Amino acid sequence: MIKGFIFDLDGVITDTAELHYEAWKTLSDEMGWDFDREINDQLRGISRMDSLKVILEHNNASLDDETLLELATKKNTIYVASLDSMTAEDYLPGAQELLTHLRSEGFSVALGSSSKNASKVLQQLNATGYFDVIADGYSVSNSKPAPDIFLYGAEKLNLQPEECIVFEDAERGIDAAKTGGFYSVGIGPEERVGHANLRFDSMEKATLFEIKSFFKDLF
Ligand code: B16
Ligand code: MG
Repeated sequence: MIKGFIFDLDGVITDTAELHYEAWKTLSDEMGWDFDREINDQLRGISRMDSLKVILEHNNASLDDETLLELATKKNTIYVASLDSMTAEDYLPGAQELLTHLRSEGFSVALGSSSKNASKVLQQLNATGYFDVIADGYSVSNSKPAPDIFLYGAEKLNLQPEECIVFEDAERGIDAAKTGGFYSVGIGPEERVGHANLRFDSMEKATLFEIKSFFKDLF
């Protein structure tokens, strides 16, 4: 039986991909690196340091660990400053409605985000109260596609993976959910999250009614 839900943050609750894009673009321009939206899309759900490594690989560049850390920190400073303008108006359409509905029906809800800035994003959105557990970039060391972040969230909710549905917008996020033994809902196009149990083009379509209708034997 489904007792809990675990939500990815960026791309599911709110769209920070654009803010991440702008911050990486600023850094890349400064460094003379090639960086575009296609590469940005590959960074969905992966950690800050892994993201930097993807960008470097694309540019056939390599740097020592100290410089890597310095540049990742620089990108983060730009990104965090851009979060100041985020408000409770910045939920993805449908996300707040679903969270409210889950609360009213008494489901357990966790956040399962790779971001080390998840708490700040939730505060900006005024969304902290929708979550019983916050699993973020500080909770585990192996980032998605490892299932660790979702396993951590489920454990803190006192639930088994098969009692939880994971919401994800990233290909690697769905991989992580499947590896961990969770049911999954993909938000986005078929080519990115078509391997989820259930897929919606956007959060607007992801109502509790639709979810219960699809996973009917589990409710
Ligand atoms: P930070 P999610 C992920 O969040 C983003 O999708 C990914 O683009 C980002 O690199 C990662 O968080 C780390 O974020 O630099 O804030 O720690 O989708 O897992 O909620
Ligand atoms: Mg995401």
